[in-house]
Amino acid sequence: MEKDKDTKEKQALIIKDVTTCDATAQMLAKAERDGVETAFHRAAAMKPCPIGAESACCKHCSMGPCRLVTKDPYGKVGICGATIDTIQSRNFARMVATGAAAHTDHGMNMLDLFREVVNGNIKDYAIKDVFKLEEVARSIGVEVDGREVRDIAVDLYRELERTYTQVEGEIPFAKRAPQKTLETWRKHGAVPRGAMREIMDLLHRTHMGVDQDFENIIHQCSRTAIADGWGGSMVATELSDIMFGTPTPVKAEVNMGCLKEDEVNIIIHGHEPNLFESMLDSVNDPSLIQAARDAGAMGINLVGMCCSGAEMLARHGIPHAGNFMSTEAVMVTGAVDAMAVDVQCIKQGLARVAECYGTRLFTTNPRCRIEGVAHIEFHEHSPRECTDSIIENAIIRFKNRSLPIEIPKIKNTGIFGFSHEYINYMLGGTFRASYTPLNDNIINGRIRGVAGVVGCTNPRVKQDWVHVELVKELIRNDILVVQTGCSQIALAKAGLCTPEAAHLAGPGLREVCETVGMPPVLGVGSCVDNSRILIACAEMVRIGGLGAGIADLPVAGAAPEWMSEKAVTIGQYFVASGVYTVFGVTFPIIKETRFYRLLTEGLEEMGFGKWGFAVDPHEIAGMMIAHIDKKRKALGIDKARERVLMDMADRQKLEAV
Ligand code: XCC
Ligand code: SF4
Repeated sequence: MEKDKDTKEKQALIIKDVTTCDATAQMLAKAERDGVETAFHRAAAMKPCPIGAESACCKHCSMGPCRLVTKDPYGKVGICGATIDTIQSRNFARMVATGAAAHTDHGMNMLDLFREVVNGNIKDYAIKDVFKLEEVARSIGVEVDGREVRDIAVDLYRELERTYTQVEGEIPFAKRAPQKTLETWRKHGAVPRGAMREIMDLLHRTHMGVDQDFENIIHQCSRTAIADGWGGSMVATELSDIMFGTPTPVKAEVNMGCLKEDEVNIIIHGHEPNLFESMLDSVNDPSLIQAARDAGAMGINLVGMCCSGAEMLARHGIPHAGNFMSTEAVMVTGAVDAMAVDVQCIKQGLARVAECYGTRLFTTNPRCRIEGVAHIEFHEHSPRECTDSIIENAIIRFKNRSLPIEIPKIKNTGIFGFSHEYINYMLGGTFRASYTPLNDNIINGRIRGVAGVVGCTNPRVKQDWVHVELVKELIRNDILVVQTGCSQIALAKAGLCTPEAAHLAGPGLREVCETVGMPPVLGVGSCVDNSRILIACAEMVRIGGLGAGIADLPVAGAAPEWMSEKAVTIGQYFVASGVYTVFGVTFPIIKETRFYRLLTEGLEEMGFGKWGFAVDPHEIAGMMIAHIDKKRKALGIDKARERVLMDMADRQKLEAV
């Protein structure tokens, strides 16, 4: 563990300024003692490029790269004549295309697995949730009644394949969008044909000298993003539920205290649940458990991180060690015997930290290798070969542990796994499962609106702080919060994913939470599971009383600590679906441009949602609440809320007597 030579020259890291996660802070302090560098240290030492930060440069051809002036965006054009609006919209488009590619490729892997399961070529996985299979099939017009499961599955496979490969027409899940929302998409040419086609089309447009009308580019951005949200991601979620089970509320533990000093600790980090599901089989294999015991361990401890962790947390209650900005820090404990990763959000920096602490780090997916890191490829036809081998390696590391171990003694409990099906059931009860009670409570004003708070953590802002402050402010204002990805782990660590957290909610939301016994913050899974939020929105519209399209609903979204291109795609599909979506940190855009105006106002005028940008959590909350109130007013339900608040005040007065 030699000190990096240039550590001294680098700007010192002030730990309390970069994270509010106590476990991560403890490990950062240890990392410094050990002379180990993390992304937090690199972020402190490296300023973001000011031109890129405002998206004022283009490198799409070698006449450039061209750099425009952020202070005077219309003062100059690129060598080809491209304006600031063209350059910004093309840069934005490439983020949307990349994010959509990441999610849809993940979804397509789930589709491959499903096909092989249905055809009987893969035996290690199965159709676990027949009810969900039938529901999904029915939702897109596949005949279900009186048919064999396999026949339904074959037809469903054929339909869902179109999500990716179809070259004309509309993707199957477009049917699930409310009619008015679909009409807005049709009007602006935003209904996806197939995800592959839309991503290709969008990338084509961003080539030098193709689409140079920023509004036209944005419509294709919407189309591509919808091919993710209502396409690639939705297929990933639905097929994962069908094959691995639909989440229902489960109590689980989060934070680094989930690691156990006397057990073999294995972390799975990434995005695709197939690896993790097989891992779950492997850790329950008696011969491997025996091997761990023979090595002196009390057992094998399987823990998740980031999105595949969030998915396993929701689906099976597997403990979760932390979000994106904690993946290096967790290895600083010295307690992680093996970490296996698949795709997305895997920092290359993990390799160096793993080396420092002797953690066995493995890549498993052909798409994601890291120089110098051992690769054990995961094959769905023989999944256990990979996952058993990871455990064997972890056991060897356990036996040879030589460095002192320091596990932060911090563990938080929460309830997770609120699939949209379960929200239905929870609010409506067994015999009348429906979103009616949710809509009723929104109409009568107990619940002011619903907010999706999602996305990453980012070392450019204080880890978890923006998520937690924002969510607290929202629930205090009677807004029910649904969460995915790394954001929900921030809230789980802050203790807000428990029914007891209802006391932090405003009086109306608190009453609903206490009646149902649910937390005011509902974790629904990984980032592809944002599609669950889309379905929930569509259901709210279908039940009635809250308008004809998603754009009419009193809802809003935020990714206050975002960092990945996938987050931008998610933002764009929420906006395209009608949701006001606010992004924090910083956004590569210049305020004084027509492109900015299009994102923050123009899209809404066309019937979509719109973007908002702000850094401060309280400012973000204010923007979301104002939007929700605007929608309530347009629906004519703002008066009901005033009455409810009076009722509450009266009652509190009575209670005080
Ligand atoms: Fe990655 Fe999905 Fe972002 Fe977390 S929230 S940092 S994308 S792991 Ni998806
Ligand atoms: Fe410059 Fe135009 Fe080439 Fe971009 S495409 S680098 S703006 S010349």
